[in-house]
Amino acid sequence: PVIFLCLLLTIVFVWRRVEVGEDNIVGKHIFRKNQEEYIDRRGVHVVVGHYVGNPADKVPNATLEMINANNFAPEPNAGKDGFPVVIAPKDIIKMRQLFQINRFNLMASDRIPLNRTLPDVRKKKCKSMYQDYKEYPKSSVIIVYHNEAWSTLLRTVWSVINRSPREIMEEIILVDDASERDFLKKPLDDYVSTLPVKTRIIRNSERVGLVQARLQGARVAKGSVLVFLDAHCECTMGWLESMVSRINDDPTTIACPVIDIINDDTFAYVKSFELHWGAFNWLLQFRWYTLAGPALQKRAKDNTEPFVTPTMAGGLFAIDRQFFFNLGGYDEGLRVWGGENLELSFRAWQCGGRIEIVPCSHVGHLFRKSSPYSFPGGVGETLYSNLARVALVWMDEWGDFYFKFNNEARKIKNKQDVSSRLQLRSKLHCKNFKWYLDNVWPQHFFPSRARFFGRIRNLGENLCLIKPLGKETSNQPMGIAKLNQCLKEELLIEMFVMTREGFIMTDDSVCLDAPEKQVIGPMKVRIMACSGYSRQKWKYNKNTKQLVHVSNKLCLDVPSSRKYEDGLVLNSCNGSSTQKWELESVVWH
Ligand code: LR7
Ligand code: MN
Repeated sequence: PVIFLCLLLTIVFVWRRVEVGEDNIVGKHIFRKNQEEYIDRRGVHVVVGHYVGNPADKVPNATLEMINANNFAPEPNAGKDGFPVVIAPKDIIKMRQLFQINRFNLMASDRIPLNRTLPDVRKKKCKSMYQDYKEYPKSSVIIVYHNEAWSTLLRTVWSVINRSPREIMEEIILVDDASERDFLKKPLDDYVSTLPVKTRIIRNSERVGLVQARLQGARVAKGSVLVFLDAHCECTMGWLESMVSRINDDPTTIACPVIDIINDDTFAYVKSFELHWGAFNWLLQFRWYTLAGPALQKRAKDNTEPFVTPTMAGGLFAIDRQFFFNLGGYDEGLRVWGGENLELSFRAWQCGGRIEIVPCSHVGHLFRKSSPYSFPGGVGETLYSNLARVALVWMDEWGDFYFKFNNEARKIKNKQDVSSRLQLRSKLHCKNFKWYLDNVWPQHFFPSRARFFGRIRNLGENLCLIKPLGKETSNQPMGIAKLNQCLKEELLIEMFVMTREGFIMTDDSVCLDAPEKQVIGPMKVRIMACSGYSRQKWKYNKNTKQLVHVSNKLCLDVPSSRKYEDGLVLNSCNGSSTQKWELESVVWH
């Protein structure tokens, strides 16, 4: 019966799959929709692919007039139910021209009504939960923006109005961070005055950055819950009650929605994986990881239960207003963009709060591949000084680790005055970063005093293990374990951590991995997402210098072909020099 069911599911799956990919040639322009759209196994509507014009086409720069114009011209059915917008081949050049303005498909966005419908992507059970929402505290929804498009900004606003219970909506607060667009001035004032939910606009004549802008909103907010959103989001049914319910239970919880994807080309609404949680890598870049192991098993009982996350993405969350200010609001030394999500996450956890992802809350965010606006002071300078502040205030010796390997941040760290934030840390009696790593993120891949950290050198070949850069994506880093020249400089690409449990891990949560049982043919060793399973457990023998795979007792070795592109292998332990490895510690703190 199981096989039959699988077969049936496959048939249903294939049958419901509609291929809409096609190539059109219009004159000399190739228009490739290159897009596939289907209902997946979970019944969720998925759209993949992008509009690809002919790369050879000359696309003129967007004119100033185009930049300042509001060309919102809705077509009643465009983007309905979160479906993708289809652009006709004749419009492709214009589409690409408009794309430059906001780094998303403005033409598509401008065709979608502000109150478009979206699928209800929640788990069924979510729909009957939160029946007592009328008892919850009221929210002020704060949306900050710099030069946002009319259609994305107001679709965000309308999705809040249409899908939040009026009883728990205090107000919407728009904070304009010195936008230059004409249509965001008087026309927006006039429009906002007609909305059915009280909406106010705070304006800045100088660029203050997103942290200051959010603080301005928070200071005037009347609701006892603050809900922050980016200016290009779309909320779905139940998004607000499910988050506020957690804050109602425990006002020291920061609640985050599951962040779905609004495709930057087609504006399709794509449900994303519910079991992602947020952390960061050695460069302090925010990263999603997947729930696994015991945490996942615990959820099997009830997958609508909120789960903890070490950090949040930053843009979309709900927080008790009192708690937010008691915790120190935001670090006002953070400029323009970046780092504030880690800063608030560390502070929340270390100073007595917690962060959770609420699976019944789904909000779409328009993800872009690049940023459309200027960074006064320079992108690098801004981002690195923000991250330097985070490291200096919250990360203790892991801050030293960050600065050791990040020259840019190290150069500007002394320019930062973080004394008031250090005072806050001691005033709030916050725990240290070791506590955070041990308790909030026990699966982390950072070095610690109880772990080996450094190079892994093969003595036979005098080459070092490196983290493969090849076929990896941000979601699924994996590849073949390779050797390379041992570098004179200490670079992260050659740095590994070996834990007490025997996991050999490196940045972005990837681990040295090999099959558990002997197979026919070469036993290939890979670098794969860390799983915590025994196939990733190793034992280092200091005397023989062998790295032994714990479950099959074979030794890490160089392939007999000596072709390092093929990666490493496991062989029976035979004392050969290619099976000897030196674990060379590097001081990181
Ligand atoms: O100077 C500025 N002033 C602003 O008002 C720069 C930006 N902004 C506004 C901007 O218009 C937008 O509404 O701030 C908001 C965030 O800027 P985005 O949309 O350019 O940022 P992002 O979505 O690329 O970046 C993510 O990281 C940021 C780091 O500072 C913020 O935390 C964003 O809120 C955050 N977005 C999300 O978390 C959405 C989900 C992304 C993921 C994962
Ligand atoms: Mn954003």
